[in-house]
Amino acid sequence: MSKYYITTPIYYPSGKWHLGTCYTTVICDAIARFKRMQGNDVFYLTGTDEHGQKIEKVAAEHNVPTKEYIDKTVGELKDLWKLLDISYDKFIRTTDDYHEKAVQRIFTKLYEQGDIYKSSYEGWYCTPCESYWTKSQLVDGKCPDCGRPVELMQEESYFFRLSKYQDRLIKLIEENPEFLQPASRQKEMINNFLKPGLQDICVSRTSFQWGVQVPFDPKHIVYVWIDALTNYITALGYGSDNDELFKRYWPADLHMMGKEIVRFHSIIWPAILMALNLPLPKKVYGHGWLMLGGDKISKSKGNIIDPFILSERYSLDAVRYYLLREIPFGQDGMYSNRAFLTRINSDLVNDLGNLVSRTTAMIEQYFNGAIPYPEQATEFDEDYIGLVDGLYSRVSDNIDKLLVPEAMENIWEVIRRANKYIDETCPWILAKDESKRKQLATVLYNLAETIRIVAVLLQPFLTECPAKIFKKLGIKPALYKNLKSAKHFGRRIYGFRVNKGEALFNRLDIEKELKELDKIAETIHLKDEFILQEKKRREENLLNINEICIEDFEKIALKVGKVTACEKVEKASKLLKLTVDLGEGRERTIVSGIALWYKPEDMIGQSIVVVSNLKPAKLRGIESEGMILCASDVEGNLSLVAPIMNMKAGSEVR
Ligand code: ME8
Repeated sequence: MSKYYITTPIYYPSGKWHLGTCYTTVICDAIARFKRMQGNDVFYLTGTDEHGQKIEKVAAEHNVPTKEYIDKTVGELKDLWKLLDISYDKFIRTTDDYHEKAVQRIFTKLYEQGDIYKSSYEGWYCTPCESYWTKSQLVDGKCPDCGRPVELMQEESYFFRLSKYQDRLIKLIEENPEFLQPASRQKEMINNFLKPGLQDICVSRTSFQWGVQVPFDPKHIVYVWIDALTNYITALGYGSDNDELFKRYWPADLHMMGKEIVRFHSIIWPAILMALNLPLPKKVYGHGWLMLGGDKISKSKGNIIDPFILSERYSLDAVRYYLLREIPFGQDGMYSNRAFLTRINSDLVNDLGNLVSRTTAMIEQYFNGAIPYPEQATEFDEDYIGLVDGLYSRVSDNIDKLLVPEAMENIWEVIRRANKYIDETCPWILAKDESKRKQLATVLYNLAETIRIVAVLLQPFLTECPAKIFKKLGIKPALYKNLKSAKHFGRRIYGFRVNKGEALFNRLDIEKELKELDKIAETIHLKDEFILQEKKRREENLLNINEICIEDFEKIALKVGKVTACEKVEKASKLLKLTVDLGEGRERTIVSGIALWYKPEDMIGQSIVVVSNLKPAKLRGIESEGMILCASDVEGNLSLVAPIMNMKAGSEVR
């Protein structure tokens, strides 16, 4: 048994989570599960990178204390990892007390031994933005963010002697090609950063407070990347009283990350470790990006591909499968709804789903549901079994090389081959001839055994369907937790009773689903617009809150209404047309912009509060006689306002 320490980067909890966010974590999860199921002692670390000016600013925009804002987004990230079945062993937050203390110890140690020194930083400073810029970053000599004048300023700062490690870093990358992968990233680091010459880096800031204080000079905050990178060792207890995990797992076997942060992981991080005199990680891998229409999916653009929505609609396994399979590893991959849905239909429904349902149906039909004993081979068996028998080693070789989509392809090659084997052997023809019964038994055993091997090997990748497959085969998953049980073809699974049951995956009407996903995306987009408007309105309202007197208020006639009918307004995604009883002996029509939150069928029978003396107005050609009251917030939530008790239509609200 070997130890295997694998890490994702720690995530900035600065906004909404999207499918791109899930990429690193799902890939690492599959690798971690694979290694664990081979019997290794795995430690899988992920977490959040919570300090720095950027986060402080985002929280301020939401008008909440920084920690409160972060706690909420970190909670949402943990929900996402739960949804995606991420099997991390530890979740570190850089605001955790033990981490902050360890960062301070590391900073002090590096300072005391001379790897960190105090000097002065010179740059062009924009006071309103509290930011330094280099001369080349300025636009027309002004701040590139706000366009205001900047001044040349000097500030005392701490610096890390990165330059001292330049030669060792070049040697590390050049002489140890396994350290930085894929290989293209080696040239990039050597040619763009190391060969031109490394400068010492500024590792403290005084322009904001949200971070770890330099213990011996508290007006300085530790640079967020120093704070963040050290998470990989502080999470194991380095710099604390208990470093048992550190001794057991360090060095990391794999640091996985997106390509944009390879520089920090393959230059700054090893240099810090060299300065601390610690062993270096065995491998740093920079994967490509999940793209959307030519751009990296990001927090600002990513909401339209919401992993929660995709997995709720199409299953968790569909989302994990897509992420693990579709994007050539190490390169960028383009996301499209069509490619996602097509993968489900072709690979999960057609290839895997069909194989399982055809095989179990035939075992039910021809052998009364019991997996038969293989008695007499067919002419196709040798070639076929040869392919299935080597599957474990092909998949595990590819996982060792971090070729995850290739490992998935190995499994699907066997699934497709098994479907072809059915077509070659034609069990339905064998079944008509009593003298072929032994061959029929062998064919169906071979298929069931293939499905078992496939299910065993799928366990690290898809976390729901392998258990369903085991159930359909009537075999106990507990026997097959170790992947090595997939090593050899020919286990004694005969006699187990299969159960075809429902389909593993449902076939999708792709064109219909594309329309549905477009509709969902439009709703999300409109909600985002709503949030922006709400924020703006609040900012404006805060400035003009006018007192009114009771006489002003009495001019407004608020009444309880009962909704008797409701429908969507055509071509207006935000609007519902309601028929409302206000106890007047006639019903009114009211058009309201609540369609993003309420479906027409939910509205019928609802009590609502209506401004009943509002002058009628035409909305999309419909005369609206009144306005419905709602509560809303800047998070994009909206709720109808209604009396707590059941009140008659027409009751006054005052
Ligand atoms: O960089 N496709 O955090 P982060 C693929 N806090 N991967 C993507 C992606 C996309 N569209 N969008 C994001 C940070 N990612 C730092 C790390 S580590 C000491 C500090 C990946 O929240 C991204 O490449 O911006 C990275 O691996 C991870 O999400 C976290 O990114």
